[in-house]
Amino acid sequence: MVGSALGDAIGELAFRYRDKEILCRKLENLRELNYTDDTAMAIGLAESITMLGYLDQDHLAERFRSNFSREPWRGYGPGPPTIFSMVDRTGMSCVEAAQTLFYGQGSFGNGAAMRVAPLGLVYYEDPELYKRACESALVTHAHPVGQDGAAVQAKAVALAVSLNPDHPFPRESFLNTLTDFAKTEEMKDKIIEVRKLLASDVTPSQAALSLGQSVSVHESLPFALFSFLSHHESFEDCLFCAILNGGDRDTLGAMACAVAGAYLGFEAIPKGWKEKIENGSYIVDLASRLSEIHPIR
Ligand code: R7I
Ligand code: MG
Repeated sequence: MVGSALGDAIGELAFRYRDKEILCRKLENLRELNYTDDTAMAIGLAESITMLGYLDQDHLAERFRSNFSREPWRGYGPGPPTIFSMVDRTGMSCVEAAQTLFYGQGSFGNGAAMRVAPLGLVYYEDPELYKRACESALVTHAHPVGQDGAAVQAKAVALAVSLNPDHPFPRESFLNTLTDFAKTEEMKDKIIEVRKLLASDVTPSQAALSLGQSVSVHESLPFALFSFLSHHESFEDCLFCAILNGGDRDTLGAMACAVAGAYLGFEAIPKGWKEKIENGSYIVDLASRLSEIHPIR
């Protein structure tokens, strides 16, 4: 949770400070690191799960809606605010409204994946993780690729949190598991491409160009995974790889650093950054409450 929030906040700063040295100087000087919609929605998901002890789609939708109405300025993509205003105007549910987006296809933006870490943390052993990730996605992202991206990111977090960082990192089985877990050709093909790029000697910027860095989930989650898999031993290096190669920097950071944080643990995240993340103690508190949940349904 903290890793993802930092990837989001520092990624957002990297739109303005694109040079690593200048960005690092800025990080030292700033008193607070402010997050965007990625973390606001991850917090909403964590709040909903911790309040009930399990995931409930209607409760989650209400939490997202009330958090958005309190802080509409967090930099949401166009989809969620459109859905929330349809709900306000017509009384339909978020799930129904989400299905009408993009001429009835639903969104394949990366919004359902960027926020899904809390689910992967709670349900990391659950054989129904895919279904639960889709339930959480459907509140705003109805397109099968939008749902699939959320499920793959949830699985990446689930795998990462169950691995021991003192043991050699099992890159092959990690990638195999994610390839098998994905259901759409779009996501499967991109995870296979991640494997090929890792085995070649391309630079991160070449990998980013090849995999994509847009706000679509199949054009951003693969490079976030590449950033983690090529820098799994260092939270900072993973973060800089994800956010310093263009594209949707805050969300690339949020997704890559959710996995890096889950794998490396809280202690591996630089202290100076952890101390500055906005609402840091609240995020830590939510994370520790998530860790106490033993899902019953
Ligand atoms: O996915 P979402 O919540 O936002 C993601 C990004 C993140 O970077 C956030 O931090 C925020 O900055 O925005 O928002 P959506 O509006 O659901 O999806 C994002 C964009 O993806 C859309 O505005 C579209 O441009 C594109 N997109 C699609 N385009 C065509 N057809 C998503 N789905 C479709 C589609 O089906
Ligand atoms: Mg954002």
